[in-house]
Amino acid sequence: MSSVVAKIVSAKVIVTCPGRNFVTLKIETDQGVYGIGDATLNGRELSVVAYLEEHVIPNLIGKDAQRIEDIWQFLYRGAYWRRGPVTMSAIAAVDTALWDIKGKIAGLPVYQLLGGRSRDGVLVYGHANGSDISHTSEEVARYKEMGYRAIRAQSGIPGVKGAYGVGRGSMYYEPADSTLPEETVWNTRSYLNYTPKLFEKLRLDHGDEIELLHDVHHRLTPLEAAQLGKSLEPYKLFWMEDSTPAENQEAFKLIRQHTTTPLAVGEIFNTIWDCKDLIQNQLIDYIRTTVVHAGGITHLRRIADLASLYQVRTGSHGATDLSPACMGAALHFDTWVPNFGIQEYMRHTPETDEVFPHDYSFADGYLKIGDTPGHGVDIDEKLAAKYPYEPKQLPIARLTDGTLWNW
Ligand code: CS2
Ligand code: MG
Repeated sequence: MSSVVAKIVSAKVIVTCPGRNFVTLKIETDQGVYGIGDATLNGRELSVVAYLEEHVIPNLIGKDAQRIEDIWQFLYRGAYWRRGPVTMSAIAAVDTALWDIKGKIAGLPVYQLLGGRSRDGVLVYGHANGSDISHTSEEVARYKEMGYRAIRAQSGIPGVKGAYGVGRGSMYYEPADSTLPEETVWNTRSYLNYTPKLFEKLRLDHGDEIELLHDVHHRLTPLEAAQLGKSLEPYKLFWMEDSTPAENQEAFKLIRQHTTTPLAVGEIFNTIWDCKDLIQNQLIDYIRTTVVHAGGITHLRRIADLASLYQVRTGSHGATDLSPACMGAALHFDTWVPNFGIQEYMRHTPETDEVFPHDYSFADGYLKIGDTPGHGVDIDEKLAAKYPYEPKQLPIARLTDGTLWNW
């Protein structure tokens, strides 16, 4: 088998809904080697399908799958129109599939291609959420029993309908679960009063060793975020995530001036340009960009390298809407990246795990990857075909007076 050129002979998009929607790109080469990449964009899946099928795939046929960087540049620069979640998810899917192919041709797992192991296992955090403080504390206990060393805690607020991060199930929290967006209510005052009490109780019940995280999900203004960060300082959070929307990167200066609570941001960023100022001005501690939404391993590596200059560490998004193909690629990245911080790990349902056979597994608070060549995740196409696409959207949030707010 020649390891120099592997001509792309076909590429197709597979859409499946084993409990939730996933979009997967499968690229095949003339040597019979194939690779897969995740292209899922929650609630906007079919836009990425169209972008891939109509604009990307016709350009891939005949290209050398080994030229990952050149294909990345071709898809990014060559389109003239740059950035954006649809474009970057499509590029990510191609990039992930090409790293998978390169690994298979080389007979090596992707982390070896990147430079080899920097750690034995990838520290992950799970999601504990409850209807109120004591229920959330019980959930934290349950996650500790499962072996987690880092736990994200979110709590419902009595009297406020549909607080962020509180799912119906406790293992497979799924926010996009209605055809039209579910309406939730947001009350900043109640949230700012309640959240410090939640973490006070969690430290009392669970001690100081366990790492605790919290996601504000873009709900606060910069000043309110500063107030929350300050009020959470006694409870030593691992991070406070997405405390204010970050289109305006400057906003984080204000938060930073007022609190030493570590700041994480970036799950909805698509490129290095979305986080450049945040990183260079040392306004954040963790960058949450991930494989599928930030242009694949090739681009994520560029972001992590910039971040490493400023002691900013990685903390990739890993919610259930990112498929196992994204998780597998992310874990290879995490196993290599020198400035690793943590990896989010929301478990997929058994149906999803069956559609995407994979060689990563959880033990003792860590996810570990196997040595399968490529990224170690496959797709069972026959099984995938049994779960047709179901249109679903994320919820929206309104203030108590009805004003549309950030969900
Ligand atoms: C969340 C996500 O995991 C997280 O940190 O912010 O669950 C997010 O709401 C979803 O990925 C949106 O699709
Ligand atoms: Mg988040």
